[in-house]
Amino acid sequence: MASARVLSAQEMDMSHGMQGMKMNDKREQERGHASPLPVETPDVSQLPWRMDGNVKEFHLIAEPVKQEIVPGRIVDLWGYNGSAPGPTIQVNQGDRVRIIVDNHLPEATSMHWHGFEVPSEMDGAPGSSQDPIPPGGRFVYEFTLHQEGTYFYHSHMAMQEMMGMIGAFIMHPKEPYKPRADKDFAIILQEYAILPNIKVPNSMNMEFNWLTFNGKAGPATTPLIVRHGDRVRVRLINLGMDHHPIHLHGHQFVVTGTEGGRQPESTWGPGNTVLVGVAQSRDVEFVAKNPGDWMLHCHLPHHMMNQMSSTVGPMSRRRDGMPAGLDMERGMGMLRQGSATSEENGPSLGRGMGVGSTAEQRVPNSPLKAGNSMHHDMPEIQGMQMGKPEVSKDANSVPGFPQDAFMEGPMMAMDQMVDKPENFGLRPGWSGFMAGMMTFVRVLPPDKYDQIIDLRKKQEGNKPMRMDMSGMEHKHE
Ligand SMILES: [Cu+2]
Repeated sequence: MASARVLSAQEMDMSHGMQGMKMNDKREQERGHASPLPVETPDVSQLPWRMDGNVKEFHLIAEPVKQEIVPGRIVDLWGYNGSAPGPTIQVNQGDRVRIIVDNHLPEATSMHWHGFEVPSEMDGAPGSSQDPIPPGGRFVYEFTLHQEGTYFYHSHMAMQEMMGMIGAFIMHPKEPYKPRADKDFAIILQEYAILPNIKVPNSMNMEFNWLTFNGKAGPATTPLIVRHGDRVRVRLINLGMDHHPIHLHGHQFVVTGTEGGRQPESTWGPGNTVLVGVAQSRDVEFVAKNPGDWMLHCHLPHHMMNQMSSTVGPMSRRRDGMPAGLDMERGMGMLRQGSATSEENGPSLGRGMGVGSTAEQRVPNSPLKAGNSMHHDMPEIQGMQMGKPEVSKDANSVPGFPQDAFMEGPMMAMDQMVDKPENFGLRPGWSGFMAGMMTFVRVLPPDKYDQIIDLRKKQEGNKPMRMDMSGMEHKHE
């Protein structure tokens, strides 16, 4: 669109838009500073703004995006400004905010400001509070924000939500929360059903095989780096079809906020798992008193896996192949005959290939043997560490082995492929056991913390700009 307002390189520069909210590595400075502690959203960029008088102006473009959820798995999602989830918006309580939304999708959309107490005509409810934004169209939202907390924006077209269309919207309080946090992170929880050899999510399918934190599945998620003794806040935002019990190892935390803002301290009780329901946000806080690399993950077993599909499993290993697709009812787990593991159901159960798929295509898989090598000609797995599956000699005769979707941890390791400063110093082979909604909170002694921050700065120095600007034109209006 020629008329679309675009951000100049200068406006893109975080040091302008984020003035006063710059990252600070020294804890004393963070504590002493009057301006809010910026929220880090690992793997997701920050949306810059420009001031127009006293109005903070942001620009969001709804568009198809290519999102690399793990190395080699680039999928077609819909998001904002080149990513799904879209970039993070950070404002201060009391700000007057304008958000220009351009629709570069092939269909109408509408932007909802989830939980915002704004005038009805700014709510983004298509059909009732406004006309949907047509393809190629624009809608300008403007409101004053009197709230504080962890909010988010999302398309109000249900199936577009399932294509990735959400972003974090942090409202910093006028008075800093007490006790003050040293580190503040936000993570958006999403899920997709992307079947093998397809790059587009099936937004109707209920069997999700890719579960993401900020658009990445483990081990591609970027760990949260904190110093031993830091007070840490993690803001979790969920928009999908499932509720996610998010569990932290090695620490107890308290829930200090919801999608409605800060909770009174009298409500804070200890826990280590917080259920983040659909359309909810939860802030948790803890003192990182226990050094180590601690997992932070959804505890639903199926959400701790990647690429679940019917190409692995006990039936396919023992027979010459099983139907890959079933009709919708059986695909969703509604049995008509036989048990879940019977000939006619088998490993396809619960893995409908979508409307119109058939049960004709059989998917064979070779029997599991120790030392079985994988195909090295697949670009997706180049660079993977090829280990031997650690199984006993009689494994195939043990009832229950292998489980459907057996993970083959050591064979799946890809430490080098996901190498980044934040992963520096993790145990070799760690990546074979990280999948789905999973990351680390790395509680580090000061010297190791500084080492990783230095590595990150060096890496950023090699890139002209960290923000993903695909989909944005580089020119002045
Ligand atoms: Cu989950």
